[in-house]
Order: sequence, then C-alpha cells, then structure tokens
Amino acid sequence: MSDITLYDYWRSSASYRVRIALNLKEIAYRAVPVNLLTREHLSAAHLARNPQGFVPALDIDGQMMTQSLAIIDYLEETRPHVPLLPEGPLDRQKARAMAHVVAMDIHPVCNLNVAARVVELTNGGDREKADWMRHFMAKGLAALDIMAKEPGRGDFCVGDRPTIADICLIPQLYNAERWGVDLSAMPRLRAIGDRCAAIDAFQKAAPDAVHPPAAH
Ligand SMILES: N[C@@H](CCC(=O)N[C@@H](CS)C(=O)NCC(=O)O)C(=O)O
Repeated sequence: MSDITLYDYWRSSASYRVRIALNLKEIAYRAVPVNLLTREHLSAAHLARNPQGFVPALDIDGQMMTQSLAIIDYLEETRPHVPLLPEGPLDRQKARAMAHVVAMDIHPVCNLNVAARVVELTNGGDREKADWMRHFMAKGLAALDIMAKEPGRGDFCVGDRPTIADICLIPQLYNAERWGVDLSAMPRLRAIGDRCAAIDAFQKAAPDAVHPPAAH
C-alpha cells in the first residue's frame, strides 16, 4: 500500500490534474474520495486537510499539500525523473502561461461555489449556470487554441511530450464537453486532446476511469 494519499473527487478538474501528474511520473498513490455533492469537502476532517475546503489535497512525504499547481511543482522538484516542464526557459514560460490560462483564469470563475453564488445573486437556475460556464470556458479555450497554434510547438501544447500545459488542458476540455462548449473551431486543442487520450497516464486519471458510471 502506498503511503501517498490523494484526497480527490472524480469530477474535480484540479484533482484530475494531480492524478495525471502522479501517473505520468509513475508515482503510486491511494485515492480517498471527498464527495463535493454531499459537501464532504466542508467537513471538519477535510478542512483540517485544506482550510480552503477544496480538493485536491495530497498527503506526501509527511505533509498535507494543497493547490494542484503547487503540488505539481513539488512533484517536479522532488521527483524529476519524468519532467512535466519543457526544456529551456522560453518553452517553460509558454507551458506555464497555458497552464495558468486554465488554472488561474478559466477554472476559478467556473468553480462550483462561484457558479452557485452567481445563480443565487441573479435568481437564476440551471440555464444561467450553464450559460456562465460555457461563456468563460469558450473564451479561455479559444485563446488557448491560438496559443497552441504557434509554429514549432510539436504534438502537445508545447513540444513533443506532455507538460503542465496538457495536464491543465485535458481536465478543462473534459469540463467543456460536459457543459456543452462548442469546440468545433478549436482543432488544435481537440488534436492535443486525442493525443493525450491515447496515453495510459491520462486514461487512468480520467473521471470515468476513477469513478466508473456504474458506481455513480
Ligand atoms: N486552485 C485550486 C482549486 C481547487 C478547486 O477549486 N477545487 C474544486 C474542485 S475542481 C473544489 O474543491 N470545489 C469545491 C467548491 O467549489 O465548493 C487548485 O488548483 O487546487
């Protein structure tokens, strides 16, 4: 049994990022689900792991860690055998910039509690919530598709192997499809999505792989 524990939720895209990173680096871990629908993330037990009440939280090297990108940075520094950043400062900057479009711009405004608050303030319902999600996801992903088209980029977001940019992109694409974002005008992102989908580490991290439909 691994002494690394990931507290996650199958549909959480921030958790999905960490699952991909752990798998790419071939780090064995035990997953403990924290159910966002039953508000388990706001329980005293989970708040002790993460005072923000978010997933993921990773128990590793005797520490409880939060914030998916900071966790991935830590894995990169302590377990560099499979690098998740490209070589060279310019490509690293590009990969981080793409990752940040997802993790710092798209994802925070589409978080469950943010969308719920918007619906509450506007007396809206499911339609308004879906409209909000689609608006911000489509806008951010359209920009990412342009960033991914820069010449000499290779098969993935930056270069010929997956990096932090792909680790952030794939869960966001999953969310976009879930909320019905039209990706037809984003061929580059869809192609990167297909390439990642062929990789074992991505497959095993996917929401439907960690929480098969029968168990929903
Ligand atoms: N910036 C954080 C975001 C974590 C986050 O927002 N997690 C979501 C699931 S993807 C969550 O726990 N949401 C609970 C809520 O909105 O109440 C990270 O990257 O770890």
